Amino acid sequence: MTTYKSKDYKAQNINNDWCPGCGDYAILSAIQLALTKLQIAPHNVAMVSGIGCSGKVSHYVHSYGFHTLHGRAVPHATGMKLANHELTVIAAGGDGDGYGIGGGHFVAGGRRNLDFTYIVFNNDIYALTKGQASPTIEKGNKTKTMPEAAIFEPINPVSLAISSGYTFVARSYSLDVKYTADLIAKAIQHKGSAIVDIMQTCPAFNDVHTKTWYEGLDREDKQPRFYKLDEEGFDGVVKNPKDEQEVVAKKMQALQTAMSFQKDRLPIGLFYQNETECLDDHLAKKMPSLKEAPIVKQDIYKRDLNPLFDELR
Ligand SMILES: Cc1ncc(C[n+]2csc(CCOP(=O)(O)OP(=O)(O)O)c2C)c(N)n1
Ligand SMILES: [Mg+2]
Repeated sequence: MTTYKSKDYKAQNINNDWCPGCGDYAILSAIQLALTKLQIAPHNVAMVSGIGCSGKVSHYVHSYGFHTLHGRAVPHATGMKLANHELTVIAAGGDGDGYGIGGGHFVAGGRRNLDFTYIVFNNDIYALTKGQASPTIEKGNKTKTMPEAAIFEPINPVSLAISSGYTFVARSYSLDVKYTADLIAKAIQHKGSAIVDIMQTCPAFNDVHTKTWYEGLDREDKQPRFYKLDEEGFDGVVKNPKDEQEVVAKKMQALQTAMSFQKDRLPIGLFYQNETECLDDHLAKKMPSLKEAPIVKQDIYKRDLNPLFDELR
């Protein structure tokens, strides 16, 4: 049996043009570490990304890859998974890509509970276009290329994801590669829509939320500005998905934790997980032929499609 090493998930002969010191490198390493941990063969992985610095990630992972349009990683991931449910589908992109222009797709991706993983490189800005405010920038923050401080309230990725129906919702900090890799691995293993929002440092344009700021190196007590939920006894996992009261209670707990954070205490870790029926299970019931093989492996020209259509009626 082949054992895959981290280097097996690194694309060869591709020039990486991220800036030196970019937090994106750490997230790329975390994705590769997670795949190594799970030992998923590169040819069984499909990475799809949007537009932005983060959007280049699909070029750098050795797997199937698709660099799509701005904000459209989720609909492409949906198509990939429906056509070939045997693939591990990972969508990736920036905060502008996912929560701005792709906001509607983000919501639809959650409510369908399709079995895919969405990794958001969240740096509060549109980095590729030189640092304009994104939907996650805090009101009052002004990065070096913004003429004025942000005037709008930020969206909250965790509460938005939970309200949209994602059944695995986690947050991490880019430069903690091991912690991020563990969360990504759990997200991939989760059957259903999974999102990992990653607070990402951008040394070129975000001079407010820097490594120094996140890690509290500017503080007298040198304490990081984030804390790990699991280290404080937080448990976001639904034990009985059929128990509606438990599901609501876990969602409320996650929402409250996501909404009540203070600037100096940002929670990271697994906020919510509910392994319930996902779209793949639902379709397999409707179309038993999918159990034999995914759509891409079926010879639809030779096949009588009427029973399939009957199943869908
Ligand atoms: C339809 C469309 N609108 C605008 C742009 C210009 N554009 C390119 S990248 C980008 C924002 C990227 O920001 P984000 O998604 O946060 O990714 P980052 O670069 O920060 O990783 C924009 C607005 C585009 N390429 N396509
Ligand atoms: Mg961004």
